[in-house]
Amino acid sequence: MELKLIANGADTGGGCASSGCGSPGDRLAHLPEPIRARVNNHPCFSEDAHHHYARMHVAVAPACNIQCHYCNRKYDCSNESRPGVVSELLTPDQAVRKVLAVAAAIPQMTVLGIAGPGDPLANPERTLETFRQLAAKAPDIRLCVSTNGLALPGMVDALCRHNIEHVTITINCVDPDVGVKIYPWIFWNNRRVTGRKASEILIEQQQKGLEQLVARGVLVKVNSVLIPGVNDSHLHAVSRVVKAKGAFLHNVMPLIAEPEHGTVYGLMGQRGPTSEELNAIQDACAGDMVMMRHCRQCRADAVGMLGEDRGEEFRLDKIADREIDYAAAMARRAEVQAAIEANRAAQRGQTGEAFVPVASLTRRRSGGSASRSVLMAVATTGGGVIDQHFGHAREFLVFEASPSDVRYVGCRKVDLYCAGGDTCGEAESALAKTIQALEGCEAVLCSRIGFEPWGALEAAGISPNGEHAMEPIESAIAEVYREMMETETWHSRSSRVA
Ligand code: CLF
Ligand code: SF4
Repeated sequence: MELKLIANGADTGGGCASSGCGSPGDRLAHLPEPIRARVNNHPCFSEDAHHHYARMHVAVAPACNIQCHYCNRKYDCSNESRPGVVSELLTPDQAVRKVLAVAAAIPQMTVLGIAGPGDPLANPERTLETFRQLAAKAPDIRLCVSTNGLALPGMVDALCRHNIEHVTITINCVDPDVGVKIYPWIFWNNRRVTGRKASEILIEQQQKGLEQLVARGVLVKVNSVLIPGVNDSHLHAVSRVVKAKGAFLHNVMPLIAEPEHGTVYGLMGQRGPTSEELNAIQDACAGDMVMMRHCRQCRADAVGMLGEDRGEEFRLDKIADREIDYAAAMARRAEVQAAIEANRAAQRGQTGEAFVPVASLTRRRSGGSASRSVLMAVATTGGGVIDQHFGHAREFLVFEASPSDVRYVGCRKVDLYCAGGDTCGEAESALAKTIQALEGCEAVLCSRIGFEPWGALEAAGISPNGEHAMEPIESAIAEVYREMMETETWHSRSSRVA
């Protein structure tokens, strides 16, 4: 069996291995060219793209037309954001100004999304005006929107007229009996509708909107909030239904419910899922649907790569005096993005070389006995390479290596271990939390690591590894996995001989 390097999410699609097209490391190769072109630089619709490209959101949509039990209107929409955060609300003009400023400063920012702080389609004028201006002024930026779906069917024409090619619908259920436990009411035809009827209408609108978008060739991602005991056993059915209707990608996100957020779930003590529960549901749904596993539940005014938030740098007061020559910026953006693509192609070449021999080496040298899977965590700032100091990581990407593949399985957020200055007193507890967050991982790959965390990780049974700095992530993991399996095989043979 050859070792395939597989990323989850849209990149695995309909089975690259069987299509035989493209280089082994080219994970979008199975997609038809027009679709491939649309996801190649969208950091949410392609797991691989999120290592290289950034997105930004503008918070132009304050109102919402439904109530979810995991939402408190003081904060951003939790259907596409981490709960408990508040964004800087902008007018469409202010939003456009901000987008141009960010696009000029961050040339790898390829996608502008509107995801709140309420529901973008419950604020149609503000949302569409922002899109209209951007389509005219910044035609090189992809436009993306996220919605609860209630107003979607009436908006599909308008979205298509504004060149929106990527839409996210949050669908937590396809059964109103599950819906009543999530949605207390919706605002529909100028009145409030409650109970089962509210969920019936919402579900019908979501499904109708999904069908209409797919019929128009729009790529639809479905978000589902995993609520243990409420919709966990139901999400498989959601996946089946939305896949059958042509959704491109399914993103199962964990419920985050804390009493201090003031939400119904937070106050009633509804718990969120553990990472094991989340992974199990994602795996169960993956049989029916291509899964997104790299979501960071970003804020309604997020700016930057998915794992980072540079929003503070671009607050209105900070960009007020900035003169932006967007024609010049666009030329520079094209240059930088071409360099990124050249870099990706080069990485695919390197990955391709590591791709074939690893499994065969493992098999040949171990006599075929290496068969278990290993979780490994990686510190990276993006670019698809291992380039971050262990102590500077705010998150670790977790991959599962097995004899058949290396696949991305999720992201673990951590407190900054090494903040510099006078924070060393806090470092110890941050390190302990980081080690806890890495539970289940057997190795951590980073560019560098200090003596103290090295010892603490080893004591916790996690091997620190700084030998693959600046190497492509997946080929480095394949190499570490091969070494681990060889060592295990050697030990087991030695003990048999002894
Ligand atoms: Fe924004 Fe959403 Fe578009 Fe991406 S986010 S509107 S599809 S551009 Fe992405 Fe952020 Fe997850 Fe959303 S990581 S919360 S999936
Ligand atoms: Fe809150 Fe979003 Fe639900 Fe509206 S759709 S209630 S903003 S989580």
